[in-house]
Amino acid sequence: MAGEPQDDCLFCKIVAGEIPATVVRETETTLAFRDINPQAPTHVLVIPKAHYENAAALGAGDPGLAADVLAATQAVADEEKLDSYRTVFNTGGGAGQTVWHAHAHVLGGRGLQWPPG
Ligand code: D5M
Repeated sequence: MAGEPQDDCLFCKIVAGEIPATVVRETETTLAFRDINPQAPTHVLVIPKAHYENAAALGAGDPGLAADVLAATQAVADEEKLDSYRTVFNTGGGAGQTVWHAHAHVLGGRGLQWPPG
């Protein structure tokens, strides 16, 4: 069922405290933690605590929660003192999604090229 924790989901396990993560911010509905394989000096993942497989499913299933995630990305950027930063939702394997629990990458602390690879 949409939003319910999934037994086989890595990020649901982080939400449940079953797998450790370096948490930088937590709200009632969201969690932000450092990416295990950082691509920039700041690389934080912001996730909804509820399970949605990607940003599209999150936006369709719970728009208010999607807004919470976006607000959390800005709060992380503020806390990390990022003037410029990039928020990325990889959606689908062809776009590089490897974890099937919606997450925003917040990347900053260095110059970022456009277009991305
Ligand atoms: O992004 C998935 C991201 O999740 C990728 O950048 C690595 C990161 N990752 C994977 N396992 C962990 C743990 N255990 N802690 C923190 N970060 C993790 P995607 O857009 O799906 O490719």
